[in-house]
Amino acid sequence: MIRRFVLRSRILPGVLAFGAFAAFAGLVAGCGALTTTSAGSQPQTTVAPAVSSVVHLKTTILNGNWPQFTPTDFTLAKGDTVVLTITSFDPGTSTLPASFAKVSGTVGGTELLNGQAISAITPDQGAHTLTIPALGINIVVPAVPVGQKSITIQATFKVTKSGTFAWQCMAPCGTGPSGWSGPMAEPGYMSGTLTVVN
Ligand SMILES: [Cu+2]
Repeated sequence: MIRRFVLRSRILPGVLAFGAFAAFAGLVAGCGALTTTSAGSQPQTTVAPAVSSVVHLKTTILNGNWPQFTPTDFTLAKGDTVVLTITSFDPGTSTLPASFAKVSGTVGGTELLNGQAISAITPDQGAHTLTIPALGINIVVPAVPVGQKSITIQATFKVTKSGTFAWQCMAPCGTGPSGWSGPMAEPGYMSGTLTVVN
């Protein structure tokens, strides 16, 4: 009797200790699972096709010797909703062809100009566009008004096909008699690519 009691009393603390460890491990595993779920919902994750991510892209139009979008090349995943912010410092006007003075291919057919939704600008107030012909996207950038340092455009669009899509500014903002030379003809200024991966 005494011997059995001693044996049991030796085993019991071990069982209790194991139980406590298992409960602790369960808690840790629970925390780990929660962390993984939260990381998986971040914009960089594009693995699950059912979940579309919101990707924030930014570019700036610098007003140097030549006007220049920087950067000009972007990569995103198919199905992403893109929120593109363009900050322009360029006060120079380049009259837009009428069809490119209208916003198209964005959510609601609008873009935000300094926070206000617009669907078109007056062609002679134009400065640049970010036009992706293959996706039917046209984002207009008016000239920075006198007395203002910069303007901010925000456009939201969804990309549903993969591939490499060229974009081009459609305002004749370059050099030469037609305005299509210089930065309009040199890659990395008024043109670039949108790479959409699967
Ligand atoms: Cu331009």
